[in-house]
Amino acid sequence: MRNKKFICPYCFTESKLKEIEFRCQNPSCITEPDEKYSEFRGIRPALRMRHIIKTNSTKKKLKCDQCNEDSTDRICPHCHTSLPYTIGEFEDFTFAVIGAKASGKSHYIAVLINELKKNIGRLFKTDLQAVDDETVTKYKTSFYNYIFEKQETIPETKSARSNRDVKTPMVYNLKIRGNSLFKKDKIKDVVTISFFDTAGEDLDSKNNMSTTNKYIYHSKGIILLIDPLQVGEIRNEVKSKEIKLPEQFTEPAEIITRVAGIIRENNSIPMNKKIDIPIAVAFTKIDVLPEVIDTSSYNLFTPSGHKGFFDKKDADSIHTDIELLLNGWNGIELLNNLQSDFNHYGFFGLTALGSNPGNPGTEIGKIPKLRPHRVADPFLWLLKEHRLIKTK
Ligand SMILES: Nc1nc2c(ncn2[C@@H]2O[C@H](COP(=O)(O)OP(=O)(O)O)[C@@H](O)[C@H]2O)c(=O)[nH]1
Ligand SMILES: [Mg+2]
Ligand SMILES: [Zn+2]
Ligand SMILES: [Zn+2]
Repeated sequence: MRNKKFICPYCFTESKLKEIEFRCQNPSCITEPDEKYSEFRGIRPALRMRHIIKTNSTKKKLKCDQCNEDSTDRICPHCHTSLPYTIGEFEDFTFAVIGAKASGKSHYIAVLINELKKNIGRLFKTDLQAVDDETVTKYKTSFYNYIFEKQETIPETKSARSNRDVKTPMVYNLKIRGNSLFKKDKIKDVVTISFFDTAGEDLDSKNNMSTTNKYIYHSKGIILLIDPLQVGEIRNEVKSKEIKLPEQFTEPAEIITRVAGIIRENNSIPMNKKIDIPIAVAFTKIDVLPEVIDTSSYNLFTPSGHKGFFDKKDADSIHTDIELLLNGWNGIELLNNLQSDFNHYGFFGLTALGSNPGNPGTEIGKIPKLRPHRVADPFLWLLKEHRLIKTK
């Protein structure tokens, strides 16, 4: 237990449980400048915060060496952020959502969290609960309000290097309930999940200490989002149609290579071995595909089959659909890169919004018709890969 390690869900640094520090909770105790906390959040000069108590044990409660009051506020020794109360008890999970700029990450995270709280929670007997107040506020003001209240698109995410606000992830506990032999509806597993809204240009393999890179190589699963409107072949086909095209950024095949490079380098995985982290490769914005393909021959546009269990047949049919599309779109390089670097990968197709904002005739920034489709599929696949949900 003493040497057991954990990964901080905020800064993604690995530490030992016994290295956890405590922050005094007594409002009348002394304060001191907190360099680590302020540095992580980019606050200058350093904020004065309550006294920090160091320990060398895995206790959950500690007496303050200044005021003698008990504290239960355990903090990460690296970024000094308060840790979830479950830290060290269950496995910590970071699922990394990555993709090129404008591939749809922010909108995806916004809709996925809502989906997990509502439909998935009901179907799979799970509860998604924010771990801290900052997560609640951030989700509401930077994500939920735009899409679900105002029906507007979310403003562009700034790079984590230039904007410290995006450096702190939103952290949730996902409680998975189920029936055991003796008890109905008991909590079977709790996983801590961090959602970190990265900017695609942060994927730089040379910057090993960056939060974005730690987020990737310490993750237990990756959701790689690919914008079909950034695939050369599709762009050419839709050019004639009345569809607003985003700028073209990094090629998806190139992103896979970079991600694999970051993981290999930091987890010391030799080139002759494949990476074990499962990677879900998902095409976003499939609401635009009816313009370029005959939708009736694809299962992609039927409702998701994962209802209370992971439906393997449904997942296989989507995997095949995407493979077929990739072949048509000259996606050989992407397929090759995936196969040569990853042991476990799956293909998915989804749309967070269900309609294309900014098409001629719609008001700028407005979502014409909000209709999320198959948004949770890649996430459920990752849960299934870790045997956290049932498969049929
Ligand atoms: N058609 C369509 N467009 C989307 C969807 N999700 C996002 N977009 C568009 O893609 C743009 C970039 O999305 P965003 O989530 O900001 O990308 P990020 O840079 O990866 O975070 C948005 O402004 C939307 O106009 C979707 O589900 N369908
Ligand atoms: Mg973004
Ligand atoms: Zn104290
Ligand atoms: Zn930390």
